[in-house]
Amino acid sequence: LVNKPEVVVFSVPSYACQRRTTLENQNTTLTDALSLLAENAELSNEDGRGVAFRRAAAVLKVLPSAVQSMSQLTGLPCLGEHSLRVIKDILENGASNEVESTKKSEKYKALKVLTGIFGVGAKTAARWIREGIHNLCQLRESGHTLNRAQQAGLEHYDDINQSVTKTEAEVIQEMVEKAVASVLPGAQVVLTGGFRRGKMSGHDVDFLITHPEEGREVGLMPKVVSWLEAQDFLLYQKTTRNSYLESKEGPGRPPSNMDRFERCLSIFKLHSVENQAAVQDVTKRVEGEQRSDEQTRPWRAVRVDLVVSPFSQFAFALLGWTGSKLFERELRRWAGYEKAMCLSSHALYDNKQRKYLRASSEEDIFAHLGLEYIPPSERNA
Ligand code: 8DG
Ligand code: MN
Ligand code: MN
Repeated sequence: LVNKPEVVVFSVPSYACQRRTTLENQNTTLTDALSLLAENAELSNEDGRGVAFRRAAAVLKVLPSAVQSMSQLTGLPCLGEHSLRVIKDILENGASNEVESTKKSEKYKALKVLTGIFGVGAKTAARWIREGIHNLCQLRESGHTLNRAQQAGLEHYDDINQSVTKTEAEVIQEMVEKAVASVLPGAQVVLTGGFRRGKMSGHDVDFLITHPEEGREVGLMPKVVSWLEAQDFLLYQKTTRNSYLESKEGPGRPPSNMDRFERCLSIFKLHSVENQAAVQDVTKRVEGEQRSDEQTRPWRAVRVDLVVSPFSQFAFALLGWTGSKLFERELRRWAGYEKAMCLSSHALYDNKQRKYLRASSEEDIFAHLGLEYIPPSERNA
């Protein structure tokens, strides 16, 4: 009798919104490689390829153990020829040539550096690279006129490219809660984005603000911003007003994916408790004479996104701003292809019944979509 080695064959549903993706990942080598290719595609304005790599990585994220051989992947969804080739290279040779050469390529490095500037997207970066601009030094010397966001992005480049900790997010949350309570008592502030999904760090901090009495939230953002500015808490902000009602949406005109909430993209000045102690401690200041201003100044810049939603749309906004981005995309794809519905951060429209479906919680929305409820901590696709 010959004992066959046991090969675990995995089975995974095709849409990420049907799966429970925690932050635990048994296949980080593979998913890091695929995510890098996804990022490179996105930075090169090849969104289709980017999504394909993101979907492949997301499938590997839910596998209960590390992949040992290609045969285990038989029948798994979303693993295209290209992704399978990358996985095979890594399983067989420990690394993928394509991934390693992408990492080292001048174009990828330049795209990373330039899009690291807040306010600079893939298109702008590509234009600059065509002009021979590959780094911040060359950008500064080029004499390009930068918009206000990009100027702030360049000024706070190092801070913004350093990830935000959970502790820092909590301090920012207190600042935002204080601001909101001061200008509109009874308004609610919810931490969304990656931190709501349980991540310990992020590239920014996201908040959703609402008031249980519909209409009270109107005009809230400028007041919150003024309060924050008066406290010297803001280094940059750009507020966009709500344009949902004046948009061409409404019954028969299903909502688009881009949401139209009143929002504020900002850079906060965060006085860190540790830094403050260091600055007040004269001994440390003397010892730290070699340190640059950057390290001894008592604050750091942190990217913060604020969104205001009317109470009636709150569940949709909360679901839409919790992410992950792939999870959101998959929810909308599921709604459209499987349910003939249109989901946005404002509403859910049923094309067959020709009506909007109400929801007062995220659970309601999953139920309308015929999906099992997935809590935020399991939306890390
Ligand atoms: P990170 O910051 O820790 O890196 O991760 P994240 O919190 O998941 O990413 P994010 O870029 O801050 O995005 C958080 C959520 O916000 C994500 O689900 C997508 C959503 N979001 C935007 N912009 C827009 C937008 O314009 N409309 C809608 N509906 N959602 C948006 O980031
Ligand atoms: Mn975020
Ligand atoms: Mn954000």
